[in-house]
Amino acid sequence: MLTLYSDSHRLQHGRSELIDGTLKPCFETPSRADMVLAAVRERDLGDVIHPRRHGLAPILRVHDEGYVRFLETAWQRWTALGRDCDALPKMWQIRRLRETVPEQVEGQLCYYSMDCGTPITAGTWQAATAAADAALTGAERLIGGERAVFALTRPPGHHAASDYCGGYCFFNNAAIAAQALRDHGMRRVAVLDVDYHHGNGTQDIFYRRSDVLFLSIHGDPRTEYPFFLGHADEKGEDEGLGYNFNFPLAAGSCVSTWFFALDCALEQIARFGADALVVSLGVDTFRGDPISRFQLETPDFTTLGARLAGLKLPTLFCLEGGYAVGPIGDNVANVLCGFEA
Ligand code: SP5
Ligand code: ZN
Repeated sequence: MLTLYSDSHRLQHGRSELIDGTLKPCFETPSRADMVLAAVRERDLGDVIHPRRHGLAPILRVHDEGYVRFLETAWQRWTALGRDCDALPKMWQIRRLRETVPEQVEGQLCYYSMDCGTPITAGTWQAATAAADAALTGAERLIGGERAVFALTRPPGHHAASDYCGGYCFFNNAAIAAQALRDHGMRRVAVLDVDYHHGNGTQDIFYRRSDVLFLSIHGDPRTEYPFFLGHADEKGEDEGLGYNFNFPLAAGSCVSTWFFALDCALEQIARFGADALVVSLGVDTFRGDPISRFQLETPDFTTLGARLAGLKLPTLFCLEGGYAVGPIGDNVANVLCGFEA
């Protein structure tokens, strides 16, 4: 399987996130991608190639122009205020506050952020565009006839909606790729999100559409981040009604419960008649993950890959979460090798 990787991910290196009431070192670190790349090489998965640049047009198919321009200019405008620390928001446009885009960077940071865990740094723009390019190059390869491709995307993407960042995500790599697949001839695309956290951004982007099926297996938002989306009764709206499936599982759920939900999701994908599959591949479902509460063990990821291969669809994997840095490489490589076996 081909891997798409760019060193530019290193340019996203946030210092801290707000967690349990204190600023802690970011869980989403460059070392995550280094470990995944090392495992891909060690396991001889296949060629590792550099993504091709696609420019902003395919990103703007999914993201709001005001948001994209904000991300592009935020760091420069933030440092112009005399600051030399990462940019983090300090409030949110919550109920009954006006939905007006503020004029300056400080207010815009609040307007365009979902949480206080997603710092904008000097290299955020470059890293996020390179990740989108990896996903887009992957989509291009699928269109070209490749069976499966791994986009080693960092920063991740599935919490980012059309017009906000959050959950360590800036551009929704998987959604951008799914849209590119649609734009280049794939009639029906399924996006399956197996990250521990609900893919709120991806759900939101495709919620009113029937050409992109979205399914997510995740920690129940009644107790787990991102809390405000990912409930079982969210089934899509308008045209999209019946094309959104959430499988929220109680924190602490066992491996067999997780695989039962996976089987239900796979059945829906088969029934939908997808032409291509995009997998939002988070491995924070691992038992040892420091911020999540499922119980998958390293060999279970091989089983996951094998089950996905059973769909027999052109498949693009986009990396999402996974914060147990030591085992992240083996966990991701197991999915990819399990798929190819
Ligand atoms: C891509 C992705 O996986 N993003 C996840 C973002 C989660 N951010 C908030 C996590 C809060 C977890 N709280 C657990 C505290 C453990 N002491
Ligand atoms: Zn996650």
